[in-house]
Amino acid sequence: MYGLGSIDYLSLKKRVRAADYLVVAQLFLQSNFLLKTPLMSEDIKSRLLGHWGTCHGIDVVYSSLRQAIKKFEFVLGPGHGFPALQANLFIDGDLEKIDPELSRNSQGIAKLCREFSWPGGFPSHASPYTPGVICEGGELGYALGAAYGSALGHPEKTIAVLIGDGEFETATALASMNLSKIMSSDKHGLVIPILHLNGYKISGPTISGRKSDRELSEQIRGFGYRPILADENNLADKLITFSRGDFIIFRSEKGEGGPSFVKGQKIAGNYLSHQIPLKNPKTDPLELSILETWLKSYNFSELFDETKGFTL
Ligand SMILES: Cc1ncc(C[n+]2csc(CCOP(=O)(O)OP(=O)(O)O)c2C)c(N)n1
Repeated sequence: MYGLGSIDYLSLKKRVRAADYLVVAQLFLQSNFLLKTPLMSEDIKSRLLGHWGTCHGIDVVYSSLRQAIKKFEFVLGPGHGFPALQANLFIDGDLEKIDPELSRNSQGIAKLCREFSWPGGFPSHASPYTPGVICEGGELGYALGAAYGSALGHPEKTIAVLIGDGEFETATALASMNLSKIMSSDKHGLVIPILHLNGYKISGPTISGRKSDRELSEQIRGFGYRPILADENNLADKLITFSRGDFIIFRSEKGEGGPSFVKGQKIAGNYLSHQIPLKNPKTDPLELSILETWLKSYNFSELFDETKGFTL
């Protein structure tokens, strides 16, 4: 049994809201990061390049791990979810340890957002410049193998690994499932595999997303694991009771918290949320107002104070 004790889901959800807000701000904003004035066209980046759909789920997983596990390494399979990883590292103060300009204040938020996916700034994907990253995730498939590699001969380690359900269709990810057989001894670190079942990849549904819970669980069981079904309301508890050989299937809605429909097209809960769900908020007043409503929905001023910092 690993974990700290009972989970405070209220504070967990606040942290997820803060991280989600920072993701959206990184993707879209070049100024007015705290929304002190109405959002204007000039606040929007001139080039939008990043991925939204996977980020809320990553924020839930990372925040749940922070509540449930004392010390862990984190391997992110879908490296395009970088803004979520970056937001969580920022909130925890891991970024300010390597760059004082990324301190947890309004200037730090400005740098985090302005320089995301920007020439000379941060890349759009996880990279070796990011503290703790051992798997870049631009080419999908290597997360589980990287996690087991890091655990090899390190019984003191706990390594959580998030595998995308699109990534789970790669030969590499599926072959890595066999590693549980040779990594089951406590001479090695504990690997916590988490399949991110958000149902969609770039341009359509995933195969795992179209399976029943039973069919998917049988597949996982066939590799020698015990499948554990989870969602955002119980993931942290499942992590507390996690034991070697468990495999978490974490269901989330792709793009949750973002726009549901834009111009008649279903965005959240669909592959259309995978990248940037609003194409022209700089030039389209309707999209600008959808973005402002989206940002305001997180009520970030309740979670971050310019003098006190995060109040999570
Ligand atoms: C080996 C490989 N094939 C294809 C791609 C192109 N690609 C980038 S993101 C993506 C979808 C990923 O879906 P998933 O793993 O489910 O991640 P999430 O839905 O969480 O974004 C694909 C196919 C890639 N990066 N690597």
